[in-house]
Amino acid sequence: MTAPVLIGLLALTGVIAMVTPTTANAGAAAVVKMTDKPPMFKPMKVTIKVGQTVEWVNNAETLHSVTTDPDSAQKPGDVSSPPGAQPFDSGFMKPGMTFDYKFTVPGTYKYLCLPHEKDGMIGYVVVSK
Ligand SMILES: [Cu+2]
Repeated sequence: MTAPVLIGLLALTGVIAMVTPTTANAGAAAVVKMTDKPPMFKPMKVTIKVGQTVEWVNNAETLHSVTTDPDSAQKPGDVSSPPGAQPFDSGFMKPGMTFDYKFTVPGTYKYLCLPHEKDGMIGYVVVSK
């Protein structure tokens, strides 16, 4: 391989790396997309380590949200948090919005989307030590 070809390849690689879509926060350990059909979180379950951040991305066309707050849920059993963890709530996320949350208490979190709780839009975050 000649030097000019090699340099060309390196330059091309650099360009590809630059244009790779970066909807995700570089600091997030996992990204969950919110979709409209059916209303759901994708993936439904993510596993991270304590101290890491999950980012939710609403790339759908309607409002979605993320909450573990049993006072907001229609059925309190649709959400759960490990002992000692405070509930969190993204508020309503318009299309294009993102929400980041850093998990500092290990355990399993069951969360839901308030507008779509009745449609079963529920997800899980497992935070390992
Ligand atoms: Cu939703």
